[in-house]
Amino acid sequence: MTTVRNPVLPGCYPDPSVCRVGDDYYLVTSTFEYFPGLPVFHSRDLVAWEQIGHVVDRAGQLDLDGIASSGGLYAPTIRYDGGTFWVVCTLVDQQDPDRGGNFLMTAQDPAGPWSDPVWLDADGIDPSIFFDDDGRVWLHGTRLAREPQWHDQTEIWVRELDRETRRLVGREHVVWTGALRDVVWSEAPHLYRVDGTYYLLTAEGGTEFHHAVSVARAESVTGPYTGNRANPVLTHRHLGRDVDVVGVGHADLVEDPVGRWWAVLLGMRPYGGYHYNLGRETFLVPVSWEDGWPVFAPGEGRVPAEVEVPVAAPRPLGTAQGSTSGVVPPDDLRWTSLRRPAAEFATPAGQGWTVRMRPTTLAEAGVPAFLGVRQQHRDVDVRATLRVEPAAGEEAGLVVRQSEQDHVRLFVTTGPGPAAARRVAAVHRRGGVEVDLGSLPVDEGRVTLTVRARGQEYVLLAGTPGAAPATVGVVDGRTLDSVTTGGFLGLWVGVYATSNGRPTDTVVDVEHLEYLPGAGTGRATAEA
Ligand code: 6LW
Repeated sequence: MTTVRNPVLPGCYPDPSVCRVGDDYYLVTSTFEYFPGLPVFHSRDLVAWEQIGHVVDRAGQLDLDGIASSGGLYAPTIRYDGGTFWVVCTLVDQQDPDRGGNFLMTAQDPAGPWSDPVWLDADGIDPSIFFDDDGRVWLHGTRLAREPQWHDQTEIWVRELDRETRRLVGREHVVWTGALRDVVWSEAPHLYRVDGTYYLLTAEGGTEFHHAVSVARAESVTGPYTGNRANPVLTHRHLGRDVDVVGVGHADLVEDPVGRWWAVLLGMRPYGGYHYNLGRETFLVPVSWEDGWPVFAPGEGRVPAEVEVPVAAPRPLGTAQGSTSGVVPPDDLRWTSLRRPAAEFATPAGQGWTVRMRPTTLAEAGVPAFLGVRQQHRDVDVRATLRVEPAAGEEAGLVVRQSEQDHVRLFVTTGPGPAAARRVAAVHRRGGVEVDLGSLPVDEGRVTLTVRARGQEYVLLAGTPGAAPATVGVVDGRTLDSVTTGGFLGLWVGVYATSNGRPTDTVVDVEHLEYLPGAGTGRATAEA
C-alpha cells in the first residue's frame, strides 16, 4: 500500500485520458497552442508518471501556426487495441477545415512516432473512441445541440468508425445532453463496457467552478442511455470556492490488473483567493462499483488529498512528476515552444540553448523565440543565466506566460535614445496593455534573471551571476490566472528573445534555466 498525494500531475495537465496495457498505464493531456503537443506519460502504479514522449512532435504533423492562446489541441483520448495505440483529439481554431477539427493518430509505441492525422468527418470537441468486444469501433464526442432547448446545451453523439478505412460510417446517434435539465456543456464523453453493460461517462457544467462528472448506462452502445439517479457522481461545486480543490471533472476510468477501478480527472487548486495559477491539474480518484454504477471516492465523495494505491511499489510522498528540481537540460521533455518546433530558433548548447532572436513578439499568435516549462508549484524560483548584446529595442529574458494578451516579461534590453544604456526591465502585458514595472542598469556580460513566485507574489529579480540579485518589479499573480484572464491555461515560465518586429541577427546564449520548486522553503514536493 502506497500513499500518493494529489494531484498526480501538478501544473497545467488538463483533460487527462488513461489506458492500461498489461501492467503499464499511459496517460495524455491537452496542450492547446504549445509544441510539442499532447504529452504521453507512462506509469506502472498510477502514482509515478514519467513522460515518455509527445503525440505531436514534428513539423508538418499538425499546423498550430496562427492559433491564439487557449485554442489548439483540446482533450485527447488514448486507447489501446489490436496492438496499436490510438489517440483522438481536436485541433480547435484552425481556420482551414482540411487541417482542423477532430482527428485520429496511431502509434505502435506510445513514446512515438505517432502517425500523421486522419481527419474525421465529425464536428464539435472532446472525441473519444471505444473498442467493443465484438470488434466494432465507436467514435463519440460533443457539440452544441443542433436544436437546443436551453443556452449552451450540447449533445453527445456516437457513430461507428470503420477500423480499416478509418472513416465514420453508418448513422449518427445523439445519446445524451447532460444529466441535469438546463445543464451546460455536457462533454468529455467516454464509453466503456463493464460486465456487458455500456457506460457513458461525461463531464457537465463547464470546465470551471460548476464542473461535474455524470454517468449513464445502456444495453446497446447507441443507447438509449439512462442516467444514474446519483448524478452528478462527483463534483466539488457544492463545497464553495474556499476549498483545496475546485472544478473537478473530465474523468476517464481505468481498471487495474487486479480488478480495482480508478479515475483520472482534472481539478484546480486555488490559492491567494479564488485563483489557480497552476491551471487545471490531473488527479487520481479511487472508484468502486455498487448496484452496477461507479462510485467515485467511495465513503468520501470528493477528490482525496491522498490516495492509497495498493498496486504501487513503496515510494516516498512527493516524487510525482514535477518535483524535479534544478537545471532543465535541453533533452528534458518538459520544454515547450509555441506552435512550432523550437529547433527553428534554438539549438541545444551544453546545459542550455543558443537562441536566435526573432522579430515575432509574445503578443502575436505566431512563433516567437520562446522555450518554457509549466509552473507546477506555487513557490518556485525559475532562474536563467544568459548572455546577450541586444540592439536598441530588442529584448531577451524570462516570461511568465498566460497568453498573448497576459504575460510578464523580465528582460535585458538597450536604449532607446542617446542614453542607450543596457538595462534589465520588467513589463506586465495585462489584457493587451503594456505596463512598465521598473528597470535597472546592468553591466555587460552574463546576467541572471529570476522569477520568484511565493504564492501569488511574483518577484522579478536580476543581477550578475553569483551576486545578490536586485528586485526589478513585483507582480500580483492573481492578474495572470485564467480566472482573471479567461482561457483554459495555467502559467508557463520560459526564456524568450524578440527584436520587436525588426530584422535581427542577435543570438542569445542561455547557459541554463533552473526550475527550483519550494526554493526558500527548503522543500521540493509536488504540493509545495
Ligand atoms: C475541453 C472541454 C472543456 O475540451 O475544456 O469546457 C476544453 N470544456 O472538455 C479544453 O480543456
